[in-house]
Amino acid sequence: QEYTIIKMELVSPFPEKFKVLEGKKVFLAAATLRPETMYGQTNAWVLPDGKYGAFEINETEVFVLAHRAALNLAYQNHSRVPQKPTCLLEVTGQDLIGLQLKSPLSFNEIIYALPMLSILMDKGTGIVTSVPSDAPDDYMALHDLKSKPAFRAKYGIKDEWVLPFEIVPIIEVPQFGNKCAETVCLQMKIKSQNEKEKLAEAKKQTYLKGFTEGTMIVGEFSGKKVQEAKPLIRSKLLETGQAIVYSEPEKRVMSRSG
Ligand code: ZZB
Repeated sequence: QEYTIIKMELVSPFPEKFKVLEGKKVFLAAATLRPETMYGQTNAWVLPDGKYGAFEINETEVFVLAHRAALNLAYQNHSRVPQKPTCLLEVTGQDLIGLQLKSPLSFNEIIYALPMLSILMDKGTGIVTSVPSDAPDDYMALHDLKSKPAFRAKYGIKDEWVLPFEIVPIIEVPQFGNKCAETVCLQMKIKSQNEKEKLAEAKKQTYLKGFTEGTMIVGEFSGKKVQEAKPLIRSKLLETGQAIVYSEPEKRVMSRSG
């Protein structure tokens, strides 16, 4: 699987726990398959119990992500020491909640790291960027945070990290409108981020519709089909150093040869 890693920059001054990183450029490294949706980011997602590290990518840049992903990146020539991840700081997802971020292309200038309970630490980087207009999981997780004050309290989340963030329409899909994920979640009567099977189905539908029939309604490639815009936006992000390529080695079940 080939992902694009979006570099979500941690805004300085860093909070107490991250002071050792001051002076470096620090990014939450979010793995995405939908770089064309970056205009609609409203937050980043982390797993509260997940183990993350701050790893040196080169002399000046540091990525926060899962250890396994840092190792993969080291093998893909993204580590200060060749082939070897070097960790400056170990943190949990809970430590990341509330971090202020600036993310490429996002219409929201500042967004926050928030908890999502369905994040898989053995996929991508363990950091996900949230686009509730076009990703059903993101739509439901943000909906949960907005509608349940007790949920916010449990994770020490301030209202202003969540409540001001509205869904940003970025792609028009025939019959589904410009908030595709919301439309599909309402149609399927999905109640929360915990309805994993329904959400998997919603994601499948949204991917298909968005990719094959969607048209960009914002940004440099507004008016173009998603299929055309996607590689153009991806190239732009890569060329400007706002993103890098990340290949995830095939996950294999045990084979006879071992
Ligand atoms: C932004 C985005 C916008 C995404 C969208 C999707 C959609 P797949 O097909 O299963 O590989 N993701 C990445 N890493 C993780 C993780 N560790 N745990 C949970 N979710 C993760 O899915 C890849 C997508 O799943 C990625 O692309 C990321 O969310 C999320 F409008 O990034 B995406 C219809 C989906 N729309």
